[in-house]
Parts: sequence; C-alpha cells; structure tokens
Amino acid sequence: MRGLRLGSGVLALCVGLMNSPPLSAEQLNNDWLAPESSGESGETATTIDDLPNPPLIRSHDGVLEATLVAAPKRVTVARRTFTSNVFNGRYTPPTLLVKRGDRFRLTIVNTIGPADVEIDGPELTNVHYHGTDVTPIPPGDNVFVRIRPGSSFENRFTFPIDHPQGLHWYHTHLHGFVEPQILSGLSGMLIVDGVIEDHYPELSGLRQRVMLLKANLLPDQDPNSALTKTINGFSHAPIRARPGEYQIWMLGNLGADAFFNLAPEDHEFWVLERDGNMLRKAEKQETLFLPAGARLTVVVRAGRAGRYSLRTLATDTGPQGDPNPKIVLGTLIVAGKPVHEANIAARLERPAADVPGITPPPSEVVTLPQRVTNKRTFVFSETADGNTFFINGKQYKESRVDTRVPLGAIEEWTLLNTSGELHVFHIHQLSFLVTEVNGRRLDPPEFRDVVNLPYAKNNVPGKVKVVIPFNNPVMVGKFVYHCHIVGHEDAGMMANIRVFSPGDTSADAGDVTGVKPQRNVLDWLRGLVASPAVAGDTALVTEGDFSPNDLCVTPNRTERALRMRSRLTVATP
Ligand SMILES: [Cu+2]
Repeated sequence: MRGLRLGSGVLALCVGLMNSPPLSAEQLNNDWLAPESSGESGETATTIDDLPNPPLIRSHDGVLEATLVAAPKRVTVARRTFTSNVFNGRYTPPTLLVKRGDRFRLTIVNTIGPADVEIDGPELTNVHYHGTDVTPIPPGDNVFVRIRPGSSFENRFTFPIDHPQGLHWYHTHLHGFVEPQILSGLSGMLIVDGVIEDHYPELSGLRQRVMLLKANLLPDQDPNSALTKTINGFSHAPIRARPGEYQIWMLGNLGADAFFNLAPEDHEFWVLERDGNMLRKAEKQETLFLPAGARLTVVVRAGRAGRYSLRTLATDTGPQGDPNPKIVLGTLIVAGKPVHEANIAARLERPAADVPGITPPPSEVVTLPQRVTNKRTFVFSETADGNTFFINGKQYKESRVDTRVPLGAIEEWTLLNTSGELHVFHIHQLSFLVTEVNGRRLDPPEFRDVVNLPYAKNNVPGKVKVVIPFNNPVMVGKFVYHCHIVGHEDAGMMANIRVFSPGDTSADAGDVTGVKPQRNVLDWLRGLVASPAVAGDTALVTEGDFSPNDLCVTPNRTERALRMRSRLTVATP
C-alpha cells in the first residue's frame, strides 16, 4: 500500500468506467483525438482541427499572482474521459509566463481526492518549480513543504533579474507521492520570457505553440503496457502549418517516467534553448530527445504541402526498464497558401541577438571544467526486483543531509548507473554542464538540468560526467537531487544537498530559516487516519524525519495500477 487511503466515495465514481473494453495499443495511439475537459461537466469527446495551446497566465506590473487548485476533475485524455487529480480542472493546466525580476505568488490549494486513476484519497502535496534558479527557502521553491489535504500554501519568491530565459515547469514534488500525482496530470509549463523577444526578435511574429508532452496510464489500460503519450492531452494530434511556414514549438516532457524522442517525418528543428538555458547560436537537429523533465524551444519549418507523421522514437530503457516503444504522436498537416520567409533561415544562422544578456554567459559555462574545485562520485543503483532504489547505497531520508557544498564551489560529479535500466539525473535550483557520456566527450558540452544515465552493460556501469557551478547565491539552502523517473525517486533514488554560505560554521551550515515550528508529522498522520474529516487550515512546513516510506511501502506503477483496477472490479454491481 502506498500512502494513506481515506477515500470512501470512490466506488460510485468508478462504476461508469466498467463497460469500456480495454483498448489495444494501436487504438490508444491511432485515434483522432478529443479536447480535454475544461471543467467539472466532463465535455464529450469531439474532434479538433488543430492542436490548441494550454491557457496562459502572465505576470502584470512585475507580479505573477495566481491560484492552482489540485482536485479530482473529469478530464479527457487520448479520447478517454475519466476523473483525475489535475490543476484547475485541466490535464493541461495554465502556462505561467513571467519576466526576469518578477515577483511570483502562486497559491496552491490541495483538494486532491479519490479519482479513477492513480489516487484514491486525500494526499499531501507541494509544488516544485523545475529548472528555476530561485531560493529553496520557504515559501520559495522548497520540496519539504507539506500542504495538507484541505489546505493551501502560497509559494512566494522573486525571479532574479539575471534569471536564465526559457522553459521551466511546475509539478508536485512530495516524496512518495510524486509519480502518482504527476501521472494524474499535476504538471504545467512555466516560461521565463525573452527567448524570442530579446534574442530572435525577427521571429516574434511566428506562431508559438506550447506543447506539453505527457504520459499516463488510462483507467482501463493494461498496467504492464507502455504509458499513453499525448501532446496537450491529445494523442495523434493534428498540428497545422502552411507550406514553408516557420513555427516556434515550446516542448516540455512534463510526465513522470516516459522518454520522448521526437522525429517529424521530413522536417528539421533549430534548437534555441535547452532546459531553460539559451544557446549562443541555434543548433540544427533531426530528432529531439527529451528525457523526463527536459524542455526545448525549437523552430520548425514546414515543408511542402502534405501530411507528415510526428513520431516519438523508441527508447531502449534497458532490460530492467519500462517499455517505451515508437509511436505516432501527431500529424503535421501542411496545407494552404505557401509562405516565403527566406530571411528566417538566414537569421537562424546567426547567434542570439543579445549574447551578453544570456546568463550564465555561454563563454564562461564552457570554461567550468577548467575551474573545478572538487570531485565526487555518485552511484545510482536498484534491487534486482526493481522496487527499491539508491544513491550511493542509501535510500532517501529527509532528515539526512547527504552532500554539503560551500557556495562558490565548482564540482565535477561522476554519475554511475550500475542498474539494468536508464536513470535521469536532476538537481534543483541550478543547471550543470554535461561533459562526458560513457567515456565520450560531448562536443559541444550541454548545459542542462536533466541528463540520461545509460544503463550498465556486461557489468560495466553507465557513466556520465557533469560539472556543476554552485556559485549563484540564490541557491543557498537545502534542496535535492534525484532520478527524474519519479517512480524511482519515490522509491528512494533521491538525496539532500545543502549549499552553505562561506563563513557559516554551523553544523548544518546553510540551514533554512523562516520555517514554522515543527509538528510531529507521524502523530498528525495517525490522527488523519483516525479522523478523515481533517479541518483544513494552514499548510505544514517542516523538515522532520517523516518519509511516507516510513509508514508504508511505495508500490511500483504496475502494483498501483493493479490495485486501482481491483478497486474498479469491486465497483461492479
Ligand atoms: Cu531512475
């Protein structure tokens, strides 16, 4: 059992699903898809003509102020309508658009509850702002915050005036609950503006698409099959362009566990920005590989009139990995009056317009390997049954600080994967330079915040080297690094890091401040079990010893899906 199951009105919600026969993988991926539900009413599936963007919430007068309500709602994903826990009633929640220097005030309301997939009762939650270089100290981007069922919490922080520009994302990040909550749909895009306006103003009139790549397990889907992949909630979505038209696609793998490797038939991409980091000059690529959590801002030029498949290629996740087959995600429909924009191709051959404005400066980033002050090695491993995961032989423990780093250090981390499946390294509050993969030096090295760790072959671990600049004062505090296949993270593959200011000699240097008095979380959770009617008041902000794993075992995705399915079976009259 994972988590505390309190839902009692679950069965009634599920009865309506029982008459649907299981879908084959082909049906799941070849249907022409429906828009998602916009709210409680549960819109019926209809066809769409062109892929819609998620709604947009932008900052005004230097402040982004909004509320995200996490709650079970009827949504339509890949043409299936069911109840899932999502933000603001949408599987594709609002894109948050801020500018450098903006203040950020986002209220998270936790009304997570019983649904047809993944979650069958109230759960703790919080929200992480993946890729942002902002403070980890609460009420900033802090994953130790616990928002109790029925309560809310306001994340407040400021985007530094030199914050990198590009794509980031928000998702729930409460250890032990991350995978089911993201699979439910609790993730959306967060953009720090300026990639086009400041660096490619000649492209500012082009059509911009925000494309959320997600993967989930539909209510009646075989839990051992590959997750159902969608773009903005649609599988096999139509994406329209005129012949010769250039479009800007803002892509994020905002799912929990899946890999995307986009390959549009007969088309190429120019990558402008990777994981929220501007490139000095656009890079042309034929495929776009996005491990879990990765983002890319790209320019695509439509070819001649016709229909082209937008495929995601198979990813070999290793003998212990989950299936990740090739599928068609959408169709690029090129039709209408041709567009002639010869100047754009020429523009993409020149560097970004404001290279001095790119932070951190690309010219400095490439010198990081020459400035390394310390080296460490981390081993990512798992048990043979694939249910328990470790970093350096330890499962995650919230009260333990695994790594202490003085602000200003530049460290080379060697990341070894001794298991038979891929892992995806991610660290909060910063980006790192990927310099080497399995002994092969990357030329050029890539500055990003997620990187694939190849699986072991013939008892030789996969090996990746990254150089991490711990030199931005905003990161001082405690945060985490982990596998971004978040099912692995939930089952232990995460660790705490504390970046402390020079001169801070306290035992736990860099300790967070402003944390509310602690409550005994275990007592509180026991009380919750005894009395499901929890009064909703404030969020609980704590840094205690509690881990959901202390109370219960986190089942893997298959076990959880089977449990959900057995619940569906029970619902049959
Ligand atoms: Cu992993």
